[in-house]
Amino acid sequence: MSLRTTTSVDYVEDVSPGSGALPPRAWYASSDAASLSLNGSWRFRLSATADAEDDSFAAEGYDAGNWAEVRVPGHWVLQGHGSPIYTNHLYPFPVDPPHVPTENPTGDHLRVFDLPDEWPADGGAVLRFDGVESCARVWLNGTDIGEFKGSRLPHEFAVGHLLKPTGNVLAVRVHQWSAGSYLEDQDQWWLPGIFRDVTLLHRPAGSALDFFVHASYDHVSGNGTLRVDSDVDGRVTVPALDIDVATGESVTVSVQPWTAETPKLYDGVLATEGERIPLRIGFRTVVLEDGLIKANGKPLLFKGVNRHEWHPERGRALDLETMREDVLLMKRHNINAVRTSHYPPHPAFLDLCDEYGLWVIDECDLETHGFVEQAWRDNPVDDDRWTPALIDRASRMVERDKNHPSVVIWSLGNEAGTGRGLTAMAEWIRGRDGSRLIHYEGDINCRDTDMYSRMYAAHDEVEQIGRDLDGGTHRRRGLPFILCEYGHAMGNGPGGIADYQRIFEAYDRLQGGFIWEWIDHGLKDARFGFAYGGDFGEELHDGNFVCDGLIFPDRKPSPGLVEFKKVIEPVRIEGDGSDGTVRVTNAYDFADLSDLAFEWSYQVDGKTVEAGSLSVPALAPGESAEVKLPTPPSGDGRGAETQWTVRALLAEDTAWGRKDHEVAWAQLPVSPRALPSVVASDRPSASERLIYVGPASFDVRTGALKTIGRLNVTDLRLDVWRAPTDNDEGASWQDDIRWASLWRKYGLHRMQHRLDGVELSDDALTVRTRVAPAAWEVGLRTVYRWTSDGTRLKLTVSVAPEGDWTVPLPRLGIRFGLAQADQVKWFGGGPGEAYPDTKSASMLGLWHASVDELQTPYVRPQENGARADVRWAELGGLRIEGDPEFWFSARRWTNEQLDAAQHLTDLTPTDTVWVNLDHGQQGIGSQSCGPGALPQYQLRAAPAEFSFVFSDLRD
Ligand code: IPT
Repeated sequence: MSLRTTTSVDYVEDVSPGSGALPPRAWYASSDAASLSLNGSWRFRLSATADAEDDSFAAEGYDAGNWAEVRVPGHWVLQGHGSPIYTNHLYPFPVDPPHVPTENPTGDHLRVFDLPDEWPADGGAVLRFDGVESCARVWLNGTDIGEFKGSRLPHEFAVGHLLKPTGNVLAVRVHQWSAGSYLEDQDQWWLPGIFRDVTLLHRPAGSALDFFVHASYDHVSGNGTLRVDSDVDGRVTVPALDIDVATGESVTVSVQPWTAETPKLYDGVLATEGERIPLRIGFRTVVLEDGLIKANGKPLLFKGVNRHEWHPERGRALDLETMREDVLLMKRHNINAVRTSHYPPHPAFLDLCDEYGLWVIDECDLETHGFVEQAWRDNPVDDDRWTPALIDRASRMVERDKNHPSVVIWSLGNEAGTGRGLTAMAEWIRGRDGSRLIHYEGDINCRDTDMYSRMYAAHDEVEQIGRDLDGGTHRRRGLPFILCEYGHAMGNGPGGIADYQRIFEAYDRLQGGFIWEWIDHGLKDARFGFAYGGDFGEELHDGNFVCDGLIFPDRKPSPGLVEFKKVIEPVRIEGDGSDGTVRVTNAYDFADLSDLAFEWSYQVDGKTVEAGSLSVPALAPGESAEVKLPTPPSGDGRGAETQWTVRALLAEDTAWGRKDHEVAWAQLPVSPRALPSVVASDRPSASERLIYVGPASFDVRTGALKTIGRLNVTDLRLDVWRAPTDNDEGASWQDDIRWASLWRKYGLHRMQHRLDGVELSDDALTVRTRVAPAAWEVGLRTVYRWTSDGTRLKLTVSVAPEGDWTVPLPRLGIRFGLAQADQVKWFGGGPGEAYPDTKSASMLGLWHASVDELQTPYVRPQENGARADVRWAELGGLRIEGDPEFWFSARRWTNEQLDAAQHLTDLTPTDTVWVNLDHGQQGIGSQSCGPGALPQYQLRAAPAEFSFVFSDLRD
């Protein structure tokens, strides 16, 4: 066999999808044909350019003994060879399609393998690559078998004629950059490598090649119709349905349909002469009808997320357990849909979606976002030379994934502008699979799509669309609307998702949305905890914009996920608590409530005094019932705050959750609490250095609080600053209001506290101040009034804004330092953090946590950890009661230190615990890539008065 001595690398910059590969087909695992995984340790050599080395390494007998080793599936940049690069939409190379830089990291991969003893001698074999970024050339036993592009798509090669029983040499040359990179400009890390499985599949004579399972459901008759079209004739059996038919033949029987809520799969077999293939068949029909996306006759409401594949150590090389963890976490958080942003996922993920039940928008591996910087000039999707590559991508996705009942919509790609290539893709898809709908967000007139899709549209615009008051083409106006991305979950947030949900539920045309996004793409890194863009010295990068998920990189749920779970809960529990009934509504689209058990409990001052089960009928979707609550426990004493809590729990273990897993809940207040009252009976006194009010001492000159009982208190004063969240910062491209920069401009992080007077009267110490930033006329006249009944200390803060305040305040409250605080108990909202527009999941109760546990570890440190509606809190021996309720936070660093930190590792605990008691907090919104906090959640500077009552618990 002769190898070329000079290596041509022209294919790297060729717009064609490749050569030598087999036509795309369904992805399946045969039950009897042999297969051999070639995952594992491979020899590896990195070169700086595509042509630095010739192809002699592919020859049999080549000695790679001194090469490094890498794990396949994997990315070499995460295994010590080179570094990852993060850019959102900017290409990290000059835009001159289809050319790529000479500096083109190229990884030669080598693996020698034997066939297992039982590998059949007859038949053929196929070598399958499930994902390689971005371009690969493959040799088997010295023969060049082809090259390909299309990173997150499978490519197969017929190799039977090349195999030997032992000593097979598989050589794969992978180039980081190729013409294909222009089509893969998704907002994520650039991670070259063989990052999905490599498998050798035996293909017996008479084996199935490609097949298409058509399984529809007629909701009127309750019948399912099955037809399996197969390239190779065979029989299809489904024992549970008594089906035994030839391929190509239709059969109609009574079935239970598949839905995301009721994912009924029937096990079947496709048997050809050469092999048996297990089928998991879900009967369902998806149509566009009456301007709505309907499944099995009913309109859907997507409660979805955008999911990138991510693992903090392995990047996009995901193992099955990680994929399952994603699906289970989604199901446990009431999520019913996934958009596979922005490429087809590992095929096993779709098996899990079929099995556990999730509606899937399967998105093609296509994004050319960086062309926006040149007004989309030369965009490959509007250039016929690239169309074969686009159709190749569409067909590889559709052929691979067409047998999944969970996939209901094909998406052409993301952020690729507009052009003929997209139309060609849509036409190809419709010709091949008329049973699913087509999505593409960039198609604003819906020329090629079946739904009007947008990203990050603000609430009022979505509402206008719901009311059919948007403009657009005649075609678009007849189509349903989805938000393929909304609720940008970067850092603290997203805020305002409950408000979106209310709008979605109010208008039929609005069929829900998909939060951006599922997981933070932080990379585990000893230097930083989790690394983000710029941490690897990238020339161009987009910082922590890559950390914008509902779960942290280690898959721990963030408060945003807990909030989303509550907002989209499939059971609505409503009532006012005092009339003895509760209204329960089934908000599922398909399932009745028979899987759920309901419980009531009754709390007195946050403490559960009685609980029991509540009998709720197995309501059908959309139905409601008024359910009687028991007689409330009596004798709760005067002034106690009382409420019902009603919860819907899984009645039994299910595939995705344990018995008693909480699905939905609500609290119905009965009687309000009595506000703390302190009679100002103690007469303040003064010594040479100190003033005394009840249990407290103050500096005689400044009026500053020094002690409460035996507790030292440091630096108590008004505080308006918070470490800006990513949503406060806003996105760099937004030239409308971005609060954090305005706050900094107006100096809210450097407020000066001018002392105007320290006054003693018969019953109070009054300290008058003006809190204002240098250079500006705006200020807050702030009066601290201290009184006591002898044992307890009351502070009333009055704030009067002066000047022309054009910005909201980040927060309004007081802060102070306490020594030696660790455990915190509180009666208020919990257990997790909440802000004005992220507090749906904040449950009123008695909670406790350590100061460390109160922190939310956002990958880039920022304001976090506030607890809402706090009636009282205790920490470090101090009890604080609020009038009215307050926002509580405590941390081992100041807000200024939190603000300065770039990574979690920058936060070093001090001995002092800094406590913030806030009367108000600015809402969170979603402005890191969307609308800011709605007006009703903004903290406008306005006259305010609020009080706290302090006591030393050790006295
Ligand atoms: C949109 C992208 O589709 C997505 O990939 C991600 O970048 C997201 O924004 C922000 O995190 S693009 C857009 C708002 C211009």
